[in-house]
Amino acid sequence: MNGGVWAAPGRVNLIGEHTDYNDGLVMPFALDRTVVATASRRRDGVLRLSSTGTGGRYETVELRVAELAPGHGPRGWTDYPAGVVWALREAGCPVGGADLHYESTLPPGAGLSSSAALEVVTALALDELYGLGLERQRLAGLCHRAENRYAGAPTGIMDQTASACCVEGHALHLDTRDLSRRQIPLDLAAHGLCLLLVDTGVKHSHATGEYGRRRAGCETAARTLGVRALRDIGYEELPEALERLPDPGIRALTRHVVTENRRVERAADALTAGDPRALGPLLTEGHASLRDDFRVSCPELDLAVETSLTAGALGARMTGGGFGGSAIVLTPLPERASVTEAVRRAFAEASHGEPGISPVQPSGGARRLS
Ligand code: GAF
Repeated sequence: MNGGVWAAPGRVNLIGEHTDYNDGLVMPFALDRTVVATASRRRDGVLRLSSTGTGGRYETVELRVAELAPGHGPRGWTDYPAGVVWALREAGCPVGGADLHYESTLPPGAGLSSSAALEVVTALALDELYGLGLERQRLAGLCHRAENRYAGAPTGIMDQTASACCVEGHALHLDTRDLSRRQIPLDLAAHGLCLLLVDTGVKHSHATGEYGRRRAGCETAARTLGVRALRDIGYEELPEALERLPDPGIRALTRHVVTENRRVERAADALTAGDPRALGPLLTEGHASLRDDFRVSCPELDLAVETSLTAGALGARMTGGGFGGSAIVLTPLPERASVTEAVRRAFAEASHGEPGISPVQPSGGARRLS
């Protein structure tokens, strides 16, 4: 095949935050906002990457496929697609040159995994252009390798798997240890509910130190406790595990991961039992844990959560890695307008920038458009 157009979505993580690099449980769903790639093969070994960037500015970068290596070349958004080509070739996939032009409806730095969408759309396009026949989870795994090794962001596997494997109308229950997946129907409107996404406008990046420090802290905890990963500490074992951790910061990280895994299980049970209202308190507890124990929230996220709850939401929490980005709010449909208005007003009164607030639906994973 010589060319085509592909799309890969960003994700909202319903629950299960900072658990994926601890071999834990996550439950994201795909957004209807995507990165679209128009791609074709080239015979000259050149990778030509272009995008219409912010302000409509056209950016283009040309790289030689054979020379791609982590730590070389320009640093920036092109690391993600270039890293995918590097990871595919390193895994023995016969990938050569390509022209790839990207357009995106996903805001970068909003905690909606625009980088994973960029990686997955690149991998899917190259998979079809070069007839690689990659299975979706394998494709996600190679994108994850590109992000860790080439782009230098020490993230987990959740975002790439969500972009590659989500199914419309469902949340994806993913066990990041054995990579088993379960699609759980998520029809909030049928229960008179809606999920609002609040983009605080505060930009974040996972290639910077704070995310890596949290990850290193979790690894220290696992080593001290003599387990492979914090996933191995069950909820009932938590009090005893905490007693064996002398450092209060490491104790708090551990408490978050262990309780968050349990919240994912309880959320999956609630949805499977047809009781999505029961998600509300789990979301709010998860936010408190991310704010107080994992310490990855920020004033704008806390304000969005607290204001929505006061205005009648059933539950709310930050979503994604934190340090900015977006929150999700579960609200009864009749309360949607008043919750939206309350959050806008609170942001204006606190002199924060205007938040982007919109309802979100579970949408389809990466696909070919034409
Ligand atoms: C970011 C990372 F990319 C994910 O792997 C995950 O760790 C998330 O933060 C936090 O749950 O999106």
